[in-house]
Amino acid sequence: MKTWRQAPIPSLPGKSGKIRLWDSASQDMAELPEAPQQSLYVCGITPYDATHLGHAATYVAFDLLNRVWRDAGSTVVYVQNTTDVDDPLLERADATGVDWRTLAKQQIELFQTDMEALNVLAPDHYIGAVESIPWIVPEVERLLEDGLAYQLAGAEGEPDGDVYYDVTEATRRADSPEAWRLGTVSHMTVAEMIEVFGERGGDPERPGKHSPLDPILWREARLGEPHWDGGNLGRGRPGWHIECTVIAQRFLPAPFTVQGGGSDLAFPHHEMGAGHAWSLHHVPLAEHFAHTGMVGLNGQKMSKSLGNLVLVSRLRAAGEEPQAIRLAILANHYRSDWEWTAELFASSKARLARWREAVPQAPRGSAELLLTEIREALADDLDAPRALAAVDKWADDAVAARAGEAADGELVAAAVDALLGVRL
Ligand code: 5CA
Ligand code: ZN
Repeated sequence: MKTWRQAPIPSLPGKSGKIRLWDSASQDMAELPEAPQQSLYVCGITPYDATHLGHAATYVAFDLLNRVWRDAGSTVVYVQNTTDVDDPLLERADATGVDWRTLAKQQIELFQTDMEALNVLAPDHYIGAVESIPWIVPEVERLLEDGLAYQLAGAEGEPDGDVYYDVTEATRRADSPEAWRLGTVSHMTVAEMIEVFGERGGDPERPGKHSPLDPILWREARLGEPHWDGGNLGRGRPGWHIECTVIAQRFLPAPFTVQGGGSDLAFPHHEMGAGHAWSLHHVPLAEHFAHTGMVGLNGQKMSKSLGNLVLVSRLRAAGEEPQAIRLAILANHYRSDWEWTAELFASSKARLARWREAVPQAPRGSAELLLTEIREALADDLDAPRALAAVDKWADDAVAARAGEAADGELVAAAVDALLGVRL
């Protein structure tokens, strides 16, 4: 699938040092090894509604990692999926009378335009669930053959043959410290898992499953639902977690460096994806798992299902500048939960104006220290608020100095663009 266009990244003198990143699987700060190549998979959107500030914040957060890695001299292979067939998409298409393919296509296009406007670097591979079905089918067949998945007999009008992953059997077979077992990624108790499983795409109540937490790998064709050739599995469509596992393992090294997404994906999505990866190839899915906090509006998580959305495209249509939206996101640490407010956006617009006022007055010799401060802040678990505070301080000093010359303006603008992705 095509990806979006990305603006060139300005080159800077020197480079970023060692990067520390909070790993939610090891529950510890990880020192990412300096390596010529890094690999990143960030879970993409389910394209049934437009990009909201929560999605944008998640992609901007991992964009910082992508930028700091490049600044440290690494190349980065970046993969993102789009779940272009799944229950919520089909339900929304049904409810609005739009063909699900048309809906997905429109929303993917809108998402990509938003990402381009927000100066998010494009993935090298942007892969849809539908196009990955031929790669998924043999992997599900293998899990069945290996006894790590089972088929259910249909009841109450359900067809026979839905395939489920057996989390208990997979956990029973864990034979080394690095082998996946239920809880490896999310560290939740089983009771906590059961509580959220149903809210996040799982079906804990489905009768006949070995464990309520077993996730679906292959859903047999139902009347009125799209379906594809599933080889020995019969016609149907893939489950959600196997989609990301297969895409990641196809396009990235095993394990790849960082699996990213919002904190709502730690369980079940990344938990199960890590399980599938271990069961299939006896490797961890990723070396590290990183999760962004949830963006809220009026006290609740911003979500398509709740409908309490601030859409990036709507802000843009109202004439708001994407750079100011990006700054509002960066004013919050990526791991904290935060609220979108009118005050936050107003202060971000003022900050952008202040920085722009300061650039043409940048005193000679002021950029080098600022560049170091931005690099150090971002290398320390992507501490964007600290980087923004350093630029604020620099801007105040520059304006106060009344140097009347833009000696270092170009370098400051390049640093803010290359590392924070904000164009001044
Ligand atoms: N297609 C799947 C991932 S494979 C999915 O979760 N799609 S999504 O459209 O629901 O979300 C896309 C990304 O945005 C995910 O990484 C999700 O964790 C993140 N996200 C969703 N809502 C929020 C929010 N309110 N705040 C921060 N991130 C969010
Ligand atoms: Zn995913």
